[in-house]
Amino acid sequence: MASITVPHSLMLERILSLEIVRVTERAAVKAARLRGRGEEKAADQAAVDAMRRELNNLPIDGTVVIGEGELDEAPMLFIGEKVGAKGGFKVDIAVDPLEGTTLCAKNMPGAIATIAMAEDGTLLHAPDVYMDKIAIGPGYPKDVVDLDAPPGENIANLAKAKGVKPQDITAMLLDRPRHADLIAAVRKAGASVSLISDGDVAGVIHTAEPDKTGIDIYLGIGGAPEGVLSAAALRCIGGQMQCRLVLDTEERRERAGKMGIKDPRKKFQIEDMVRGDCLFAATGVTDGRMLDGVKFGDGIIETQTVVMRSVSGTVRWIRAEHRRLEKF
Ligand code: VTB
Repeated sequence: MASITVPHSLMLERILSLEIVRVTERAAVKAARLRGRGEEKAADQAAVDAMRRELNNLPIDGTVVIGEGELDEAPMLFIGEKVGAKGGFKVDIAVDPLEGTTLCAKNMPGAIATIAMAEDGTLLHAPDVYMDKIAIGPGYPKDVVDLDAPPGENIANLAKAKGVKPQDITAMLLDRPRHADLIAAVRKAGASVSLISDGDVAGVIHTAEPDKTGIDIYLGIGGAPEGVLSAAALRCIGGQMQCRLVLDTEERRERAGKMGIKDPRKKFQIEDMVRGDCLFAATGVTDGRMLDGVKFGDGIIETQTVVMRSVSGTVRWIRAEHRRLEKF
């Protein structure tokens, strides 16, 4: 009989790509129980606890590099925390157990539970500051858009590369006063603007499938941790992303320096944020454009998860029916 030729590390990584689905599913269900209750912190804590419990069951020797914050501000899943059943595969982990706490608290569309995992030492250690982002989907020439180019130029170049008019391009942005000029410039260039109140991990992912989502480009300033998570997703499904940390105070530059960021003005590409193969998963908490939220039925809980693997480029959409509800 022919022997198995898949290397041990790859085999483990394949197994993990399905195991991490359990991690985001459990976090999503716990958070979803608190949907619409106006309790951001409680929902976040429930998701964090569930995610940590599940991570500790995995055959990994994991380090949280993007988490709930520094040790003194986050009791669990803090940056630097070790998770996993030890003695396993050494991995870096980026988590956002409840991306869109406000969306969950208000029961609005788009809250997700999300995680990315990669070989140790390959994920950017980003401080919890803002990050300026630009992202587009796959199939375009490299650098067709540029973080430092005027928005009008980016829209024109993207439209040209897509073979459409600027009027056929839709840009997604967080609805924030800080984006007023950017929104005006994008509209002036002829493009349409789709605003979200929160949740730019999903926002960036939308660009990967413009035919389905209607979103061609993601622009603007959001969280740096969310930036690394979305870079992991784009590394799996394809696309381009450029980002820069907003290090506008000495204190922020110092924090970034301590985390290994040498050049505070560096323009990060996907490969700088996720330097090797990675896994990414997200489960819907509330219904969204990308994922359905958790459904609580009679004796059944339903979840929907997307899980991606960069080695193969596989994207799996997993709809699960959970029946042993005592675990949830
Ligand atoms: C950003 C964005 C996130 O919160 O961090 C945003 O990346 C916070 O922005 O996806 P403000 O400080 O302007 O509110 C999210 O939308 C959700 O955590």
